[in-house]
Amino acid sequence: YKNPHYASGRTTMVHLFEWKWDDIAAECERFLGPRGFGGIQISPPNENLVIWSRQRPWWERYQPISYRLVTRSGNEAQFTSMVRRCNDVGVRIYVDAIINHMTGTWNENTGTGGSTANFGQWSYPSVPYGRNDFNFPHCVISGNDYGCCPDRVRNCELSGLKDLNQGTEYVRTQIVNYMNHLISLGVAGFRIDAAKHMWPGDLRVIFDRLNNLNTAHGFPSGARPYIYQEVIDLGGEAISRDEYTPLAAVTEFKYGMELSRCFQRNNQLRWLHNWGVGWGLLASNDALNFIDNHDNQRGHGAGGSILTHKQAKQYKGAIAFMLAHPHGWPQLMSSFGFSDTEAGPPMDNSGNIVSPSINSDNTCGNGWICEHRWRQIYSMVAFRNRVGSTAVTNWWDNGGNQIAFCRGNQGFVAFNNDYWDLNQTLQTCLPAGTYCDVISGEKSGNNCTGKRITVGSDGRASISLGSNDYDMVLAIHAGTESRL
Ligand code: AAO
Repeated sequence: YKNPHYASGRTTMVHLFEWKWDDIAAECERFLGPRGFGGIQISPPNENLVIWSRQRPWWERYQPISYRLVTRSGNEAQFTSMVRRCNDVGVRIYVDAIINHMTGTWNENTGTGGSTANFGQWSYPSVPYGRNDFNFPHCVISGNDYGCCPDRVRNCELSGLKDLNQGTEYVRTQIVNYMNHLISLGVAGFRIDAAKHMWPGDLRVIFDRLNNLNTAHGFPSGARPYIYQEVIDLGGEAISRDEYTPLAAVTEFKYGMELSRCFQRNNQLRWLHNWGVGWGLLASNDALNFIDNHDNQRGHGAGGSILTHKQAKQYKGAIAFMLAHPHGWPQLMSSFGFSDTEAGPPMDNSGNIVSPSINSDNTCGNGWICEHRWRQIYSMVAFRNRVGSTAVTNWWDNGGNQIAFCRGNQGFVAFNNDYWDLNQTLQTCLPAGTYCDVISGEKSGNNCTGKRITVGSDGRASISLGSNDYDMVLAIHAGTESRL
């Protein structure tokens, strides 16, 4: 369950938060496929409660009302077409699976596909689920429970969401049928929402009943779905991520928290020389890494001071470090703009999601941020694909916030997060030649639109990163996209 089954040479997925299926299919063909992205985490595809009383917040999609594939992102036909079109261009689809609970607490009772529910009676006729399928006695998780009481975290309700009992054969069967339906349509795996709130033993039974990936979508025979479980573990709680790594991969929330501290100048970059398990991170293959996610970029979940697109220079620095460093499997966030932390995606008066527009410089409009279309970010996806699984070599730092390192004679990257300029002749591991920095610009014909770096026959190169430069990163790599 720990292999994402990316197409050959691909390494990185992006969360296209709240995108419509038709728009994702187009994005696979026009951008993600050609640019070497490995996959996409999509928003939950199953029917959710419509919450007009809160102006259709983003979080209504975490309130399941049935397992029918009909949401604001599209219907089953559109979903099916999206998966086919993305797999055809080498981009995998990972589903955000909400299997811990069903909707709760709001006055509305109608779903995005017209199904109804009566949460007060634990009644969800479109599955169907009834009272016997939920944990009793009824209780709701409080903040203190995380420190003391694993049984309450797993058997009580998260935020008043009706808590399914995955210990029963009937509930397991409904969940497995839902996930196997998605596998039959060609998805490559799942994010398991709120995994901390389910018993590992129950999850193991569910995972082991999943079918192999669909060979008609290009997966090798016998391939198991990639599974990453959402377990927030920053330490000090009764439930640990280590209870879940024997099952499948786990979201590594320490990753973005620590790198955010570093790139916000609350910790020095030089300490990153042993980034990885030396920092208390999960083992590389167990870790789904990211800087921000859809929760903590807006103060939900493990909130705190996480870097987001709103602090663009620091954010691009942290993302570049994540993509340049070999630890774990990276995931990028792709957001819509917001000031209200509850607000849903750009929508019209009827609640229909408005598609992103695409500007001539590759960026998005209509309220979409599309971090994955920022040159400094997609160029580092290509960098990561190029350097593969090679180790970090030639580490250099100035004893503060200027660092540089190399990867496998293929790529070199430098960072300056100090208040003064970096001007150094540094040992790269690259073959002699002229390279275009892929952060300040790109190769264009026989020229660089940004910085041009000459690596001598001794492997050394003169590197400059001004403290006032637009970006704090410089990256060069072998390959036609970067070498003159
Ligand atoms: C909405 C309304 C609620 C209403 C509810 C029911 O907002 O007022 O009661 O509907 O009608 C999302 C939103 C929720 C929303 C929900 C359903 O975030 O606001 O509720 O949809 O519409 C916990 C879980 C984690 C979860 C996270 C949000 O463990 O699984 O809360 N994330 C996922 C999704 C998320 C979604 C759901 C789950 C539900 O990604 O989008 O909710 O499907 C500690 C624990 C964490 C815990 C947090 C929650 O974290 O460790 O496990 O996350 O508390 O507060 C420091 C600590 C850190 C701590 C944190 C907060 O950072 O280091 O450990 O403080 O105390």
